[in-house]
Amino acid sequence: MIKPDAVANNHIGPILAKMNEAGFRIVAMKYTRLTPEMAGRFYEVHKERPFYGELCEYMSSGPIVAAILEKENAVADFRKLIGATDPSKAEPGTIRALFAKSIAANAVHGSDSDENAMIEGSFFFAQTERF
Ligand code: 3AN
Repeated sequence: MIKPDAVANNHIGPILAKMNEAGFRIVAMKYTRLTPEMAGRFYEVHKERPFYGELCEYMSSGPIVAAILEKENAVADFRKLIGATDPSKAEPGTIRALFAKSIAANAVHGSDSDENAMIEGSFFFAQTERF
């Protein structure tokens, strides 16, 4: 997902370019906005974390770009490409180092496992929307 901060700051294009340059193929893509209820469901695994309310409010504060990306070793390579959750700790050149504002508004979301990638892909896309 490209998060509301990155969308609002006109970073969709440069972020997609980074993904393409790193060898990811776009399987599905959508420009949409989460309701607070949808954000709550998407981030259900973080329900007990102290920042859950803030996270759901933030993720529903504006439009996002959702995508399914495909590549060998996609989960690990994508996490390398986006950098650490806290942009001040992200490696130079990573998407979060370049485009993120803060730990909450950190430009992009990436799935943390193949299993979650399947669940998160199904959250946004029907089979007929995947190519
Ligand atoms: P990542 O997105 O790098 O997998 P997670 O899974 O630890 O990071 O956190 C999920 C999301 O929750 C992050 N993308 C970030 O937006 C938000 N988040 C994580 N830690 C904090 C925090 N301390 N304060 C506010 N938001 C946070």
